[in-house]
Amino acid sequence: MKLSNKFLVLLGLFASAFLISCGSTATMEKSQPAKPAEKKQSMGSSGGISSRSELSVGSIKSHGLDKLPKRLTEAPKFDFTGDSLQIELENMYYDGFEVIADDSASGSFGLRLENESSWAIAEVNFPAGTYQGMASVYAPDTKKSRFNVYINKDSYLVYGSEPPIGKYELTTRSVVSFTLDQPTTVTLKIQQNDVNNPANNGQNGMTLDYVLFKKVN
Ligand SMILES: [Ca+2]
Repeated sequence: MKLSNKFLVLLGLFASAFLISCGSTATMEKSQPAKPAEKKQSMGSSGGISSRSELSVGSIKSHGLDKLPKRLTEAPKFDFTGDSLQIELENMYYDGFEVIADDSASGSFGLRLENESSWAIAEVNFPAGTYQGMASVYAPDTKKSRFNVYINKDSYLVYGSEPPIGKYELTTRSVVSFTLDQPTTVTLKIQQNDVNNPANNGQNGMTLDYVLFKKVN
């Protein structure tokens, strides 16, 4: 074979290799499926967002992290004025709760108690008077569920109907009653257990929607 023929053969081999390379690259690109958008339905016990199993697909789509109140980094302050004050759990400073998106919850969200160290805190300025506090709660279907509400250092065991009624209800069976002799800034804290009275410990699993205070005297 002459030198010029060898050169042409080599050139042909290079051209073939180049075309095969291009073809295989295109095939690889075609074979890679587009990645589906990631769903952010659960991001852990202290920052996740979930939905109740009975919530329709449309309802799930209508909820999103963009609608969730911004996660606070310190206890918010509320002033009790008029006859009542309602504080949404999702507007408190919290940790260790699962955020529940639910059309039947006030504000479209509640917080589900996940573990012994879960807590939610707010500061509330109360005028002097006698008050009653209740929570709107949604207990699991099959087990007793309780938790503790602290008004400063005083703890109150709070629970709904037993067995649970399968929807949000006010805890009228376990009203938190307290009297303040003078205007007082109270630390409202929600947690599973009573640290000073293990007999009054609560359980995990209840979803808390809001706390409602009423002035009764
Ligand atoms: Ca709520």
